[in-house]
Order: sequence, then structure tokens, then C-alpha cells
Amino acid sequence: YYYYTTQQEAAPVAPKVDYKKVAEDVADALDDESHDDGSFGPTLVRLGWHSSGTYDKNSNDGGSDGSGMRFAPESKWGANAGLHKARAVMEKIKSKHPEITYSDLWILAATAAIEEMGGPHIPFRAGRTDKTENKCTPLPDGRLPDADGRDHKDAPADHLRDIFYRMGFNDQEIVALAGAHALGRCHTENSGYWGPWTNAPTTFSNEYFRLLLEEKWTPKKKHEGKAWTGPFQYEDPSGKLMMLPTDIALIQDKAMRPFVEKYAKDEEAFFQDFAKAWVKLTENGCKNLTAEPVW
Ligand code: HIF
Repeated sequence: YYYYTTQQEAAPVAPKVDYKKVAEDVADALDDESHDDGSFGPTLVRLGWHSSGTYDKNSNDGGSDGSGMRFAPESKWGANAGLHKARAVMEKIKSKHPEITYSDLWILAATAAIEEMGGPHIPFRAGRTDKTENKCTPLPDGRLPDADGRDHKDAPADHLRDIFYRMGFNDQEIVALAGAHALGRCHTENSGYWGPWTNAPTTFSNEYFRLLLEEKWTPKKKHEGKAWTGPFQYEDPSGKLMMLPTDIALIQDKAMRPFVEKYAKDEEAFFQDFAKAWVKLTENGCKNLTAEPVW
């Protein structure tokens, strides 16, 4: 009996992670003058979303638990082009905090970056586990959205429905999430598209919704004085800002447009609805999360 309890006491204890410190270190790692608009924040948000956005509620696979994007084929999907830069930033944090899983780290980093860029504090629950490469059943490519609307080019909102209903979202949640395109930009070398959505691409705000309604969006024809040869996209009259076909879809679609109007007027409502949808996005398919938020 004595021997048994000694064994119990000697059993390995899961190493404790200081999530607050991890989030602080992520916030400190965002600024980088050599990257885009001076911050890695937007690219980290895209990493967190692409790690989560593979979820399928019917087959109950995909999602942020496992971080399969560390490996091919997921790392090689066209939709994930350019995210190696975000994963490299994550390596630096991981080497300082080896006890956090990649799966938790990517989501905590994206969530902390949103707050650091002026967005809401969104509670984060931990407990995602990393699958090893040979335990990762490769997911089929095509789970992440295509900005051209894929097989719904005349009504790209229906492509958004195909993709986001599969994850368990409704129209209102799709529009709320879309506000994250206030952040970051498109890179011709990643997606073929060019430009930022807003004038302040490192600030989380409702500017995306305001611009959708207030600017005149027309098909992009020229780029830096030459004919635009990239995929079909929209630009504002200055040619400095852009919208994807799936962004313009939100004001073309009768059911989605009222939510754009609501969030353009009411940033507080946007922050609240975004936070709820973001938690759902990043927790979809996660099996053993802590009961309470750890950050
Ligand atoms: Fe994006 N998104 N996204 N996206 N995305 C890009 C970049 C970012 C879609 C397409 C693109 C969401 C939904 C959709 C961010 C965050 C979110 C790019 C450009 C494309 C093409 C990539 C590049 O060229 O580098 C489509 C079709 C979506 C379905 C509506 C989410 C809601 C808005 C879920 C979301 O959170 C962020 C942030 C970026 C900027 C990345 C950067 O490196 O700056």
C-alpha cells in the first residue's frame, strides 16, 4: 500500500503553463517594421482562424485541436499560403514556453493579438492537444473558403453559407466574424489579391463594415499604373483599399446586409457578437478544454 501511494506521488504532473505570460510575450512579439504594416498581429489572427476553420460538424473532425497545419498536406494548401511566417513567429514563443501545445498557442496568440490591436478581451480556454504527424489523418483540401465564391461565383454569400454552416454558424455569425478583415491585407504572392481592407489594418474596429457601406466599390482594373492581371477583386476610388468578392457578398445578400448595417453603426454590438463567434470558431471540435477560461 505504501509503495503504491509513493508511486502515485511520483506520477508525472502535467507541466503548468503561465498563459498570461505567454499572451504577454505574444503581444511583445507583434511589432516588426519589416512585416507588412508593422505588426504580425493580422497574420497571427489568420493563422488562428485557418487552424480552426477546417471544422466539420457532420464528420466532427478538423478544428484547432491538433494543429495539423504544422504538417503537409495542410501546410501546403493554397488557402494557407504565407502562414509559414506566422508559424515561425510562434516557434519563438514555443521555445520560451515549451509546455504549451502548438494548438493552444496558435489560438491564444490570435486571441491576444486581437486585444492588443484594440479589440475585445475574448476569454481563452486551454486544453488542445498536438497530434503527431503520423496520427494526423489528412483532412480534405477545400474546407477553407475561396474568396471568389468557388461554385457560387454569382452569389458568393452562398459559398460562405456552404463553408460556415458546415462549422455550425448562421448568417449573423458569418457577418460578425467577417469584421476581422478590418485587419491585415492581401498579398499577391499568397492569394493573388492585393491590398488592405481598411485604412488602419493593425487596428481592430468596425471600420470594415463602415467602408463596405460608405465607399463606392468597383472592379479593380489597374495596379501601379499597369493593367491589373490578378483575380477579380474590388477597390475603392483611391485604389488603396480592397474588398474580395466574398466581402462584397455581405452587402449584396438580403439576409446578411442588415447585420453589416448594424455593426457599422454599433461597434460595441460588433465586439460582443464577434467575441462570441470567435470563441465558437476556435473551440469547435475541441474535446478537453478547461472548464473556466485561463486567460
Ligand atoms: Fe480572411 N483572408 N478570409 N478571414 N484574413 C485573407 C487575409 C486575412 C477570406 C480570404 C482571405 C476570415 C474569413 C475569410 C483574416 C482573417 C479572417 C486573405 C489574404 C484572403 C484571400 C491572404 C493573403 O494574401 O495573405 C475569405 C474568403 C473568408 C470568408 C469570409 C475570417 C473572418 C473575416 C474568419 C477571419 O477572421 C486576416 C486577419 C487576414 C490578413 C492576414 C495578413 O497577413 O495580413
